[in-house]
Amino acid sequence: MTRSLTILSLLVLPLSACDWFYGPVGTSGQDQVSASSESGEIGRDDDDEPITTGAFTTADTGSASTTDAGEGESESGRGESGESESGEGESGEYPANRPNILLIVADDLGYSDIGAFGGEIHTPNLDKLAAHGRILTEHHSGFTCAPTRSMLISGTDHHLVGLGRMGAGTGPQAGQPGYEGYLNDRALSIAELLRDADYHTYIAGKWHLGSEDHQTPLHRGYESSYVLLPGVSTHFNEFSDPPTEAESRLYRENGEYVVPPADFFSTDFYTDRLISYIEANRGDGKPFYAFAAYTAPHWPLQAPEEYLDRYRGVYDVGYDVIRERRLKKLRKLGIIPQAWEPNPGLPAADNRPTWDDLSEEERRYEARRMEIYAAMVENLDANVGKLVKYLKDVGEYDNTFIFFQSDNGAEGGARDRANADNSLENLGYPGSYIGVGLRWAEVSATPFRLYKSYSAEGGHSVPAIARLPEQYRKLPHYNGLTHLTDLAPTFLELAGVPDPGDEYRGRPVHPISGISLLPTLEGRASDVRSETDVLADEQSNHRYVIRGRWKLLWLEPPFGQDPPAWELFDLEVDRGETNNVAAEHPDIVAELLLEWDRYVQRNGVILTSTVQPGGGGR
Ligand SMILES: [Ca+2]
Repeated sequence: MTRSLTILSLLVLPLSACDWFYGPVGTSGQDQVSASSESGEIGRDDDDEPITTGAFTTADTGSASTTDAGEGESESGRGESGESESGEGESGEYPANRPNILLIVADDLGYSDIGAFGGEIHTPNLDKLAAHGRILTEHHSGFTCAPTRSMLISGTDHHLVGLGRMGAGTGPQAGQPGYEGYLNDRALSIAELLRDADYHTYIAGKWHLGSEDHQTPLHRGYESSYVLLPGVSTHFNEFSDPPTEAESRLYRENGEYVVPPADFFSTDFYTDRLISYIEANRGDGKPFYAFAAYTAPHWPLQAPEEYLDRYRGVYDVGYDVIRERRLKKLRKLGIIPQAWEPNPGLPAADNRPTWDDLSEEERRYEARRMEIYAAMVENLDANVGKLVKYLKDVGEYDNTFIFFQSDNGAEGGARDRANADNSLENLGYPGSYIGVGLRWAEVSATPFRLYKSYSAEGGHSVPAIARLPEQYRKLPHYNGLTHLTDLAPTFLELAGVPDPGDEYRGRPVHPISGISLLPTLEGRASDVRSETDVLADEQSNHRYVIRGRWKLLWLEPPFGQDPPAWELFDLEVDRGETNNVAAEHPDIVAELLLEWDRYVQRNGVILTSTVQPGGGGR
């Protein structure tokens, strides 16, 4: 596509990266084009060691005062099976030296929070990953946690596989296919496909795809798993002693309910669990697929004490100054074009004060929110560093494909809990329970409009980094359209596993709709999508359709048009969505509305909006 800056000749990979066979998808991996390098980091540069977290110990004294029973959506109904036979991959059936796959997903991390994407937060390990990999500047995820996770695992639209919305459908969506509220039995699981192809499969972190006995990661192809079942819990063990029934049903390890240890901190613990799973089978000749499904920096904002004061004073300058700094760096890094209008944020209102509207006391509290958020992100980064260091220590880093992304945009909702100890001095510690708030979420989403839950760019454009096996060189940003459903086919291609189509092990399944990123990442193709390929999504009636440079956008009140109408933006010059050009391009609007209708039809989308675009109604 025209926006792509991809140049085939810029890719360099050592041949040893291509030693393994990519399998029946027909790519040998041997036809790399050789090339000149981009400016900057060439070759190995392992000298600057990543920051690591302290070692985790599993002392389990009882603990805690405040409780959190989790607020994930209730899952109703029962999936029919969700289970498949155990793996039967024969030794020798697959080529030797297939790469490991490490998927790292942050939770509610905004587009410009990490250093590699323009943020002031100290994230040396993710920045290093970008320096050994490739930044995807236009990677689209779901609008919220559970739909995103259903697309990551199945490789297709969330309306097909049970998460058409958060939780089970109500009203006209009740009982309808695709609105089960858990991953349904027509969904493929990338973990199942890889396990059946002789991969070890591990997950630690958030699941959010079903809590019942037959809906756990164990039943979806994960050999080892430690998961938070619903969408949220506190990041420490703040359980009652003994835990309440609700508390004791928040986590499962390998299918069984478990209570985290007393010194639990989510991100540190998940990293250690994942490493222990990899370590347990290391050296048996099988590659692994590991999913670090982190729950940071999702509310409540909490971090280990050693991180809490690292950003003292940094955010005292307020929202606009931080936002301007990020914009400057985003431009300098080439992530957004120089001449490009960023979104200015929502206008001031009684419930949306600007920094100038705040008292000194209010500013101190607001700044502290972002200090804790930044602490949480830095801890997340340190855990990424710990994973990478482990892989290097055991000699697996070279042969590991790594993909990092956020699951959706920054969280802008009001998440403070009234019955918590949210005194200034307790923020970030056990007992506190706050979110980052709307204005900082806008900063996190810089340069985009709105944040998590919305179909504007701030809701679903997420930071993303891909690193090929044996890649030690930063490749030019890829600016073409990519989508989270592209990961499943990418992983299959890496593993040499054929796409199963619409049936797997005798079970009808929704086929993968994403497109493998591998040809583009390896320089065998210039783009993932053509100018005529369409991306579309809907959640809570917020909608978008993207085709090439054009984005048709529908936002529900109060953020949509008044009177209600679709908006049209030229993403090539206006990804900040500041200049609605629908009136100037009625032909494009009409074409994209047809694409929208096709999307609704194809994916069984059931809209419940009470507002309709002027005169029409769709
Ligand atoms: Ca999320």
